[in-house]
Amino acid sequence: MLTLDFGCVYNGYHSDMTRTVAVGKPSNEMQKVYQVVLDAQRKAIDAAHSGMKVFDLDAVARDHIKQKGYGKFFNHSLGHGIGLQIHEPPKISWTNKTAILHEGCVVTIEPGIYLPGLGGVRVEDDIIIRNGQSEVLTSSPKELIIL
Ligand SMILES: [Mn+2]
Repeated sequence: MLTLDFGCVYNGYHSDMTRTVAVGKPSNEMQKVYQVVLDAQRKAIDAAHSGMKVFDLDAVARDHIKQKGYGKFFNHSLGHGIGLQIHEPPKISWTNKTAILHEGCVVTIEPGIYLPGLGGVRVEDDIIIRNGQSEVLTSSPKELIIL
């Protein structure tokens, strides 16, 4: 599994995205892990709305990954604010008990699972909270690409 994390700066504003591709046919387990990460990411994107505690947003993705048995392998926060800097508040994390998503807030959603000796998967998109709901800014497809 090859994880590519990149972005650009336009008029001072940053983007940030991650895609994971497979070099050669991935094992059944890594295909499953890819789907778990993708489903966790989609659930979090769908759940994000204005007024939501970032703690609760992190939990949407984390609970899905835990339920699939990979909780201890998702060992970073779900995402972060992004704008004039690549990493801005709010940190979307179980440790951030106070921050909430506001209208106009732009954040990343980037769950990952990393299995020692086998490989890792992370998928990251940028979203904006607009009209109270999440709108995805990243337009790249997310189906697993096998090179
Ligand atoms: Mn990021």
